[in-house]
Amino acid sequence: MENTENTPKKVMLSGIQPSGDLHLGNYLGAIKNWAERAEQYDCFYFMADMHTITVRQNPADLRRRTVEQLAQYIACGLDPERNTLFIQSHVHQHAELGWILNCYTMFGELSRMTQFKDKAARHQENVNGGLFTYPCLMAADILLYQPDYVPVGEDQKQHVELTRNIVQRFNGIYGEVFKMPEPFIPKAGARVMGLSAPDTKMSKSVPEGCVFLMEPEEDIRRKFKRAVTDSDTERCVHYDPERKPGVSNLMTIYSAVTGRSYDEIEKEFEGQGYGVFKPAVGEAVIETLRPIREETRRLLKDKAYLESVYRAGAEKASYVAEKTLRKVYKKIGFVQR
Ligand code: ATP
Ligand code: LTN
Repeated sequence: MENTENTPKKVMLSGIQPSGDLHLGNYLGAIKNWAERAEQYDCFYFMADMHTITVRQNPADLRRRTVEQLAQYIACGLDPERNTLFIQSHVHQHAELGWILNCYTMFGELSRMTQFKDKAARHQENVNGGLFTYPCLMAADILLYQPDYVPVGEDQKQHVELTRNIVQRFNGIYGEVFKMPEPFIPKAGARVMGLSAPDTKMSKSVPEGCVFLMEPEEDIRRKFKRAVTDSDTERCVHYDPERKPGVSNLMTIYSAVTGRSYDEIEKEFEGQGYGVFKPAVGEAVIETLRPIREETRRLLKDKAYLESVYRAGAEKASYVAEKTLRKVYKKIGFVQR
């Protein structure tokens, strides 16, 4: 007889900030990998709304985007029956463990975080304490669920590494409280570059080079046609991120959405210029996004269903999170109620 009790599934956890509309970078770097592994793992995915307020947000937009993001998670293939989908601020344990981990993270460590340095430079009028200590809240998000893997894009690796340092420090003092998590970075799509500037990652802050999941098809087509390629004389479709960053980025995108290898792509476009290649990538992306877009629209009409998903998600997440938090409180020396 199958004994599932003795072989618990490994746990995966990740989150995305609902601070903007989801884009192709988020999809290929993170969500696609989540959906593909829903069967093998016990999965927790959340809307990281508490993280968004490190930068000023419009309240109505934040509320709308949080629910839209949930609809998009489901439309991307995250079945709420198989994955725990929840809103971070619904599970109070995140803030509580976040405070504790603040006290086990060093000023020097936080000062080295690239995302802090970038965001502090971009929002000089609002370099607040939350922006600085944000990785401690992210560590709490992760450690509450004792995950084996944290599927993220390349840019989040540093935060997961910091989480690992916190685990080592905390467990070194109190024993095996937290499980050591590992970042899980995809092979193709870990760092999708902007279409208008292939030397920086695709980001919602540069909309002309960013393909949003809910964007009209004509706009996506136009962005791919205008994608910056290279000025070399060869003009052949060949993977060389150093010398041909634009074309290589398009190849990465094409590879991620079609499953074809770089060799296969080079053969497919042999003897053809960028004028054929760029629109082909655009069409492949449009085909991939179409069902996601349609399903998101359908789900957004059913607010009661979305509400039932995030309510059930919060309940399940709280149950798991509370177990870890109790253990931490006890180890630290807080008096039990
Ligand atoms: P911004 O656009 O302001 O840089 P963001 O889109 O990166 O923000 P996040 O919430 O920081 O939004 O990212 C969510 C997830 O998507 C993370 O796992 C991140 O690593 C991944 N991700 C974001 N941008 C890319 C990208 N260009 N390529 C691959 N993965 C990405
Ligand atoms: N910091 C991440 C979002 C995020 C996250 C997490 C990712 C918040 N908490 C926990 C993985 C695990 C970002 O800015 N992309």
